[in-house]
Amino acid sequence: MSLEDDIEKARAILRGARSIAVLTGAGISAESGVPTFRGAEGLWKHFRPEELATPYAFARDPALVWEWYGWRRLRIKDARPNPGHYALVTLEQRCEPFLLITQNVDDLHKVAGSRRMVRLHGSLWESRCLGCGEVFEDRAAAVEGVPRCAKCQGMLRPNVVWFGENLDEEILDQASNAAATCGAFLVVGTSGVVQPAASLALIASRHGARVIEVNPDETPLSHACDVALRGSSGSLLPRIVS
Ligand code: BV8
Ligand code: ZN
Repeated sequence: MSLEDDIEKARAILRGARSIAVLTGAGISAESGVPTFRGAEGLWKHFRPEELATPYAFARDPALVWEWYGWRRLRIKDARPNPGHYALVTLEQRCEPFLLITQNVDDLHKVAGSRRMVRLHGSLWESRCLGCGEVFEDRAAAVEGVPRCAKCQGMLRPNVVWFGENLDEEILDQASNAAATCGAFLVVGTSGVVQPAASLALIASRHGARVIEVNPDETPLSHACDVALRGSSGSLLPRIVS
């Protein structure tokens, strides 16, 4: 099958689907200049994300973990959505029921205009108070030390889901339900390594959804896909949505 044939097959699946769910990972933001987790840029000062994005790392050295999040905010503060993000907004406007399920914490889907969306892993641009639980929009980049809550002076943490932490029950139920009931499931820019996000594609496939993967590389989810579009989401998504 040529790429053109695969695109046509993906288009037909989306056109014929009674409902659509989409799972995105860091790859959809790569063309916006946001480093992916497992790509070459996933490293910071020889640390791997799995070593710093944990409650244990934060308990041991909160200032170091905040330094990493501050560096990441600085690194992506000028990033803008790319045509892949906007293609998913178009798809959402055309389809009902529709749910975008993102693993990303860069908020680029929200900036692009996605509304029927759940964020499995939280947001890099929000902080949560360990004292009073308040969640703040927080654009501070290059963070010094450990930021304190304006309301109660408690310690703030990034409002993201760390490795070893449970996802929000309600959000995961909403995502699992969409995966189990959709007619077409689009998996974009994820290495399919992180759980329970990656399993959503298998839930969809087991419930009879047609699964489309958009990724330059093969992933552990590729075997469950009806069609795998090997290329970048910034160029492929606008072509399958048009
Ligand atoms: C949980 C927020 C229950 C933080 C993130 C052993 C011990 C302990 C835990 C586990 C274990 N084994 C499994 C687990 C569970 C663990 C897990 O999955 N670990 C992995 C590493 C094996 N999961 C958890 O802990 C989850 N919680 O399970 O709770 C529990 C409780 C206690 C103990 C056990 C279980 C919580 C997971 C959430 C982690 N938080 N982010 C932060 O950002 O700081 S996950 C992080 O990885 C990001 O959110 C990211 O989105 C996500 C997934 O990565 P990808 O998005 O796939 O990105 P990646 O770089 O990997 O791949 C990019 C892809 O894009 C590639 O395929 C590439 O080819 C492609 N690409 C590149 N360019 C393009 C492109 N595609 C299209 N176009 C392009 N241009
Ligand atoms: Zn507080």
